[in-house]
Amino acid sequence: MPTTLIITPTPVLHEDPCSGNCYKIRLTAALLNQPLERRQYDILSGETRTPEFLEQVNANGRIPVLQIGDKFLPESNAACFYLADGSALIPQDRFTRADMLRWMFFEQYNHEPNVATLRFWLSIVGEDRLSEMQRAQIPAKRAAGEEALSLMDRHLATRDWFVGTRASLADVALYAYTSVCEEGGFSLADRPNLRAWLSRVETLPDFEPWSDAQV
Ligand SMILES: N[C@@H](CCC(=O)N[C@@H](CS)C(=O)NCC(=O)O)C(=O)O
Repeated sequence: MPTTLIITPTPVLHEDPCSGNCYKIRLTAALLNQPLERRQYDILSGETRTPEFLEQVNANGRIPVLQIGDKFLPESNAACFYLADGSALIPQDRFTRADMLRWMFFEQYNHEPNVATLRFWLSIVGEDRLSEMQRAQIPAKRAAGEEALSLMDRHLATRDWFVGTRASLADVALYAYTSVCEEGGFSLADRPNLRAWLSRVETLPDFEPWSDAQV
């Protein structure tokens, strides 16, 4: 993977390792051989909701946040874009670059709020600890997550990567939570194109798996 110039000082990733939104940024950095410092928070115990965090890191009370010097950049896909700007992970062709953004918006609107949220509720928080309101949302999130995964599988029937002819940030953004969708009760058994694409992403040079994506 051709790389951009290494960013200095080393960016700091404010993160919780259980979060796929954070993993996306670690994976982008790994593919670019960009070192990152990591500062960890426990979202379950409210560490991103303290007055200090809200004032100094992200007024929106969430990780990931990429810190570059004294500037703070929340939103995972914005942080991936910052790291990859000028690299082969962002297509040069104008339409393909916009199409990459299309899939990154799809990831945030159709995929992550359903596939990632069900994983978080069912595998991390635990079904018995969900509120009534959360429990009531499960069927709708299940249906919308299934729809997003099926759409992705159909899209990949005739192509190796989400846009263009090589891996881009669209693949990185969609890889994270798709790779653990079974933890949210989704199945890839009938989605062979998605399974093949996950394996393709995993063979990219410098690919780092979720568990030890440390650069
Ligand atoms: N759209 C944001 C989503 C950020 C987000 O929802 N972060 C979650 C973890 S994945 C979080 O910090 N939750 C803790 C909380 O809301 O208190 C992104 O892509 O970065």
